[in-house]
Amino acid sequence: MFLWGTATASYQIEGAAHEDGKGPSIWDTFTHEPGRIRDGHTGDVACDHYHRWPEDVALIKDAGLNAYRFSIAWPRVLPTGRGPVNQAGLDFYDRLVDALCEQGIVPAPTLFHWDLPQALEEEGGWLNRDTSAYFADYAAVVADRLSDRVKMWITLNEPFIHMVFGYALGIHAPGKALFLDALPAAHHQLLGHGLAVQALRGHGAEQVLITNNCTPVWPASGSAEDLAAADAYDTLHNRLFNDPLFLGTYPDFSAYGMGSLDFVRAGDLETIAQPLDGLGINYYNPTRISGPGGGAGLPFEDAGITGYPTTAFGWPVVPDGLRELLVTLKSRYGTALPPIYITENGCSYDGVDDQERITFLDGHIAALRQAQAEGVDVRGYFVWSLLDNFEWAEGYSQRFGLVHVDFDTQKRTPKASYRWLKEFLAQQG
Ligand code: PNW
Repeated sequence: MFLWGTATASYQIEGAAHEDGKGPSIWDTFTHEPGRIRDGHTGDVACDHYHRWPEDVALIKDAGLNAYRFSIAWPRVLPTGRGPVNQAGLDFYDRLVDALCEQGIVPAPTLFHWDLPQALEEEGGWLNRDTSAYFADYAAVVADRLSDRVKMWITLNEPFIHMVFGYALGIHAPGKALFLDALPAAHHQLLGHGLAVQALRGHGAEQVLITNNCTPVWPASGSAEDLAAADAYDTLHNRLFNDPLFLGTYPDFSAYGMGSLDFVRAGDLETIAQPLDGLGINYYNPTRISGPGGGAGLPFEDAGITGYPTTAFGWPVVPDGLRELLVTLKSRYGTALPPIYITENGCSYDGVDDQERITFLDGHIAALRQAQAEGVDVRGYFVWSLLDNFEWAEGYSQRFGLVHVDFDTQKRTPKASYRWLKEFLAQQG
C-alpha cells in the first residue's frame, strides 16, 4: 500500500509546553530568549494540538489520507531526558495512536524532531556522545508502549538542519554558532540513530527509517572552482548523512579543509550502518553553489536560484528537483538504498484559496511518478504540513498547512489544497 500522508512535529503544533509533567525542551528555552524568533513568537500554545487532536485526526481522515507522520516530544516522555518516565506524556501518544488506528491511518512517529530535553542540553546536548545512548534508551521506552500498534518508526528528523541551524549557525535551538566545530553533533545524532535502531528492533518495531533532508546540488557554472565547491557542499549536506548509513563510511572531508572527524570511534560506523527498512526524504528545493566568496571560511557559497517561481518563504519551486534527487540517490547507493518515503514536501503560501500550493503538490507528485518510472522504489508521500504551525525561527509567519489555523481562535479551515488533495486521493481509490 502506497502511503499518502501528511506530517507535523511536536513542538510546531502541540503547545501545552508545561502540561501533564512535560519537562522543558531546548525549544522552550530558545523561544523565550529575546531576539531569537521573529516577532517573539513561541510554541507555548502553537496549534493547541495537545487538546485538539481529535479534531486534527478527523481532518486527516476526512482528507482520505492513509498515514500520519507526527513526532514524539522526548521531554514529554522523559522530562529530564533520562531516568523517570512520565506516564501522562506517554498516555497522550497512546491515545493518538489508538485514534489513528481506529480510523485506519498508519501512524509513523518520529522520535526526534529537534526538541531535545533541556536537561540533556545542560550536559552538552548532541555535542556530548552520551546523548546517543540516552536517545536509544528513550526509543526503547516509547517502543515498549506503542510497538503493538506502531509498525513504522522514524528515528531522527533532518540531522543536517539540526546540526547546521542549531549548532553551526545558531538560528535554531540550542543556538550555538560553532561553524565546523558543530560536526560532532552530526556524528552523535547518527550514532544515536544506530543505537536507536537496535533498541527499536529489540522492543517490537517492524520497520525503522531515518529522515534526511536532501537537496540536488547545482554548480553555478562549469568552472573548476564552482564544480569543486558544489562537490564540497554535496559532501556536507547529502553525503555526510547518507554515506555512513548505506556505505558504512564517512565521505573524505580533508580534501575540502572542512575539518576532521577524529571524534569517530572504532565500531561507530558499524552501529550507524544498521540495515533500514526505508529512507525518509524531505525535499523542498535544489541548491545552487558557487566557489567561496571569502566570508565564512567555507569552501562554497550559496549562489541562489533564479528563474523559478518562489513560495512566500522565497524558496524556489522546482518539482523536477525531486525526480533528480531520487534518481541521484539510486545511482549513488544502488542496491544499498532501501525503499524511499517522501516524509516531507510542501510550501509556504498565505490564504485559504491556495492555488499555488495545488500547483506545487501536483508538480511534485508528477515528479515522484517520474522517478518511479525511472526505477526508484518510492512507497510514500507526506505533505508538510497538516496545519499552519510554528515555523521555527520564522514563528507563525510562514504557513505550510493544508488547513489554515487562526492562531487567535484556533479555528481550523481546510484550504483549497486540502479539497484538491481529497479529490485526488478519492480518484486514486
Ligand atoms: C523542515 N532549509 O525543516 C522541517 O523538518 C520542518 O519542521 C519545517 O517546518 C519544514 O522543513 C519547513 O521549513 C527545514 O533551510 C528547515 O533548507 C530549513 C530548510 C529545510 C528544511
